Amino acid sequence: MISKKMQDAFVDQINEELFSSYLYLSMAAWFESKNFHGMAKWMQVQAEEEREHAMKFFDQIVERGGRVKLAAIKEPQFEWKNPLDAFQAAFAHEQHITKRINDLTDLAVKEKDHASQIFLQWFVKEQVEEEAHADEIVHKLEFIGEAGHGLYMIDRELGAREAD
Ligand code: OFO
Repeated sequence: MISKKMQDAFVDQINEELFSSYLYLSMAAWFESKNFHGMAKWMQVQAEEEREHAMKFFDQIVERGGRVKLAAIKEPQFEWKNPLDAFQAAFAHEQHITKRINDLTDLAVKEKDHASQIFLQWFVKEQVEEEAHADEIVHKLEFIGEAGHGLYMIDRELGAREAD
């Protein structure tokens, strides 16, 4: 059975993951409003992945005899200056999530909760990918700058993203 402390920390993480989903959906809406349909699609796929992350925590709590009490999800940002600004915000958010996953792992070690340590390893690895993807797009957008042709090309490229 999962400890109350670990359960509550995992429930908080469900909220973080659902907020991540909400944030990326808000970015998708912003990209749509600017006619960057490819980047909007990329963000929609990302939003869906974040919901899956939330469900992994949900399922884990339930499987270990815990109880999920959901809290309100805060309102995400609505406007960004340009595509680079949005992807920089996405990268910063992923760095924040990485810190949270590391803190959860530290807690699992402190609680001598081996099952949670193993469960969290998937997220430790996932965060390496999440940061790398966002960082790569930030670098491409920095390189492109204001160039319309480059923005058109990257929008097409990112629009090819499929759900994993
Ligand atoms: Fe973006 O990895 Fe979950 O939050």
